[in-house]
Amino acid sequence: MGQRTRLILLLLSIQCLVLTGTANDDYKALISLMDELKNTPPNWVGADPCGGNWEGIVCTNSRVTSIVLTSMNLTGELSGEIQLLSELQTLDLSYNKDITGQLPNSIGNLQKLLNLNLIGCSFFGPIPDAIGNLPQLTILSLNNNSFNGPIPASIGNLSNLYWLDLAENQLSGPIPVSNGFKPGLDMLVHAKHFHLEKNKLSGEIPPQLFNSSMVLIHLILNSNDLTGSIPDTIGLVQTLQVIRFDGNSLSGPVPSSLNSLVNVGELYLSNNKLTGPIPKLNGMNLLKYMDMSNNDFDAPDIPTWFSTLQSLTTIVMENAGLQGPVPVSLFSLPNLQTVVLRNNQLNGTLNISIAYSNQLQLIDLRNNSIVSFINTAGGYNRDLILVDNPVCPKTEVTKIYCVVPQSNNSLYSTTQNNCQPVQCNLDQIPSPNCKCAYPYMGTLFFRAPSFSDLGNVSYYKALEKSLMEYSESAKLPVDSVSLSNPIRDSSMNLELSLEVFPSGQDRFNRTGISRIGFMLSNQNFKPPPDFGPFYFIADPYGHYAGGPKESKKSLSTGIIIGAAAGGAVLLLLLLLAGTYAFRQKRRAERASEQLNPFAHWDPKSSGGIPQLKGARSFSFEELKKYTNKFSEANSIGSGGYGKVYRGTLPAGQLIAIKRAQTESMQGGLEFKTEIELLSRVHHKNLVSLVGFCFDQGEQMLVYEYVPNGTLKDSLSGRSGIRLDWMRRLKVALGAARGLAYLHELANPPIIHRDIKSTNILLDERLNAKVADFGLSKPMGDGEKDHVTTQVKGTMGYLDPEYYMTQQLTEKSDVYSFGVLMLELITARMPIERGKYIVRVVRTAMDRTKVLYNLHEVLDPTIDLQTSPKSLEKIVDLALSCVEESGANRPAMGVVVKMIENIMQLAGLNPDAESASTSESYEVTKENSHHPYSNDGFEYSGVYPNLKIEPH
Ligand SMILES: *[C@@H]1O[C@H](CO)[C@@H](O)[C@H](O)[C@H]1NC(C)=O
Ligand SMILES: *[C@@H]1O[C@H](CO)[C@@H](O)[C@H](O)[C@H]1NC(C)=O
Ligand SMILES: *[C@@H]1O[C@H](CO)[C@@H](O)[C@H](O)[C@H]1NC(C)=O
Ligand SMILES: *[C@@H]1O[C@H](CO)[C@@H](O)[C@H](O)[C@H]1NC(C)=O
Ligand SMILES: CC(=O)N[C@H]1CO[C@H](CO)[C@@H](O)[C@@H]1O
Repeated sequence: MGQRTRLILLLLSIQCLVLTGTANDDYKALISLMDELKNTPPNWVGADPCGGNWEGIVCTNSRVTSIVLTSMNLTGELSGEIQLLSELQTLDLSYNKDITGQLPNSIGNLQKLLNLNLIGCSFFGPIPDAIGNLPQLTILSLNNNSFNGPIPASIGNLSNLYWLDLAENQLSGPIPVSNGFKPGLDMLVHAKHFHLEKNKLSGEIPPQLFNSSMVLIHLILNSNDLTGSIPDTIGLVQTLQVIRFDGNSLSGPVPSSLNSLVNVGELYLSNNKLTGPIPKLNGMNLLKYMDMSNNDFDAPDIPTWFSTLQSLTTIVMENAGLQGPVPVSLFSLPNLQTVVLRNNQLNGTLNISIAYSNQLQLIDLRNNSIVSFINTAGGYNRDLILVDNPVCPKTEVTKIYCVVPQSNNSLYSTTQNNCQPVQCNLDQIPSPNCKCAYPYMGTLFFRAPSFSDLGNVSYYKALEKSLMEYSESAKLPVDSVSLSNPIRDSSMNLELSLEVFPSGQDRFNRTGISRIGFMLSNQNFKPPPDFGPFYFIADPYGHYAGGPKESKKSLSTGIIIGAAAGGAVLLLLLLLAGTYAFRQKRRAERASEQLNPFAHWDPKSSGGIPQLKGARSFSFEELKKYTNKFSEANSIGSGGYGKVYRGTLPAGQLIAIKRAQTESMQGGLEFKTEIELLSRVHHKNLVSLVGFCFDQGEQMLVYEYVPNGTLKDSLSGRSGIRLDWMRRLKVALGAARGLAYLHELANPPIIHRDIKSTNILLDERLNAKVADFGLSKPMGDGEKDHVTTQVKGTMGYLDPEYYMTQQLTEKSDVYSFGVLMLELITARMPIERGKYIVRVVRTAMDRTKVLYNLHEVLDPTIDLQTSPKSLEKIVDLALSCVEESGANRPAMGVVVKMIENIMQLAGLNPDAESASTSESYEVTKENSHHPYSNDGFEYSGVYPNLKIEPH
């Protein structure tokens, strides 16, 4: 080969690489991102994300290096094709609460990623192990989503991590630590922040978690299910400044090594089961905020070392068994703002006449044994509460300290600067500079502020100032900021509403919002030190300015136009490029065939490769391993279709595997249709599909494991969980919401066809999850209001109209749901000893009497003293659901609204979370008074589980 030819070939191949190479991958990735997410910026048009002005995208050398789309109202799922963005350093999709689905595994291929912020979205499912493959990652913020499963141990491999925030998810299992075989969080020796609060983490805080190489400053573990004692190795992490262990079940004495942590400013040990003496903390010279309430300390006197900690602003020790007098010296700590010592046995005389901090604004000594009170005239005059002490006899109302003051929430709100007040129209708001505008709004959450005096304006002024200074230095288009409504919420976070006003215009464009969102999500902004660690949750912003009108141009047209202009040479190159691309594509297809269980399907009989969202494929061998060879011990149920097994994934996540027996196996096409359908349906009240197995002649569906069994088991008393009236309402609401989602939000809509108490599962917080879509029927496009189908369903729940006409509509589910509600009220089976529950209730009922005269048929274990009206309303609703004619039954969306109303009228919050079962459910093993158990039958045998199958 001559030099010349070689050179030409080389040039050609370089050209090919440019045309088919990685910049195109960026484009492809963004296109598939757009395919899966609604509401991407309207100016994402044209073929070059780096050439034009694609909002939210930053490029370096024609490669996409940053995607920041905070508060864009993005809706849908994150495409796994994101992996093609091989130069990506920043991915921030925070504050898009309608991004749902699982975080794709392929995220682990973004080798250059530095910042991954997905705060306040609705991701669920496990955090993929592959997250540990991101060697550069420094900031990982996945807080305020619905991730579940364990914290992946692989996070320990992120040796550059600085900020780890997994708070406010459903993560469970232990805190992973390394053990020679697997990594763990103890390896994160560059991390300064572990924010893991408000999950369901359990087990002990591992002693191995702490070592002297660490530089951790914020350790936030509150509101989990952690047990065991606080390891004394915590003393090794001398850098610690904030420790929050509150709201767990930690026990045993507090290790003395804690006292060596001289940098700690905020310490929360409250709401645990700690024992032993009150820990001595006289070494913590910088301690400002201390809460040790609600433990089992044996603590006779108020410790004297309090008085040596000159920085203390806040002492909270409610219900800590304190006895004896309140020392006078306590109140003279120079920075003291708040002393809360409620519910102890403090006695003697309270004396604050000698010296007290001029910052002191609340002394709460409610419910102690204090007999007298000394103050000097003109002395302390801020809040003092001595209610429920002998010094305040019950009849005493004249002494101000014998009355609980009105809520001491501060009413702070940023005032307007010296400007002419303006009247704004519609939904605009005047800025502190008196300009009408649409501000970017949200809530700042401070996890451990050093102060407790929420009325002290100087803190907020300092915060406003630092926000403005940051905006100016970062050249953000910000006119002014406004803060308001400071409160301490139930988890002791300080919440502050934030409004950021635009400069120049009356509204932000997307670039402006994403830059401000990023400054808050990525922790670029640092608040004044008194505020401690924070996070921000934005409200949706609905007032975007700018952006050209939508006009989609595809990549290929872009290139073809270019090619035509460039002439024949370019065409030739294109041809070559095409061949190259085709080969690459084949190679990729071949690679994916090996992973694709449907690879050997005959596409003619089975359709194309299934389009699955989030669900993964398991091999038979894998599932065999996870279920211990489908052992009997792991069998948790059975039915006409086959058996259900419990299994455990290697990462610890529990799964339920539905294994079809040979006779009930579907054709490949039906199976494919079913898993495609299931994988698209995501709602917290629906059991979600984890994956499937189509291997070695098996058909299995792998679901999330729902720990508290079926509603039937609870109603029958078999599961030992007692469902009080409130919980029943919650179950009804959850099931209704799940169904309403299937009917009204799923696309195409889905009719369940088999709603019954065995298909309603209860999770650890007794939230209802609708299961078993085996008979579900998606509505096709041509079938807007009904589908004609062979009758399937379960006797007792079956809609008579459907049975008669064979026309299935959503209203058939409504009928079954009505029966289910009657079951919740009566704890009777739909057909029991020949009697049909619908008729029994209709016959017994008398609307003129209390409880509609239904005492005889009600489940006697329901205690209705607080709200009998709610039962009557539920009966009305149930009967409207079982109306003869579908047209007269309410739609599921209406049913949801009505149950919500009924709950609110009964003083219940429809969205309140119950505590987890492990904490507080009354578990009754005794079930003698239960209608279900009266006959002493084995429930599963007698229950009419009959399915009417086509003849
Ligand atoms: C962690 O990193 C080590 C060394 O790079 C590697 O061998 C191991 O597979 C990684 N572990 C996980 C769980 O990612
Ligand atoms: C206060 O309580 C302590 C411990 O119960 C007791 O020893 C002491 O006598 C009480 N003092 C007064 C003044 O009642
Ligand atoms: C967005 O707004 C900023 C200033 O408010 C302006 O500089 C920028 O050009 C705008 N971007 C677009 C794409 O309109
Ligand atoms: C968000 O997008 C949905 C459509 O996807 C739209 O109905 C809704 O009004 C949008 N919300 C805001 C605040 O723009
Ligand atoms: C999934 C989740 O935790 N969402 C919460 C995020 O934060 C907002 C504001 O605090 C809550 O309302 C959401 O429930």
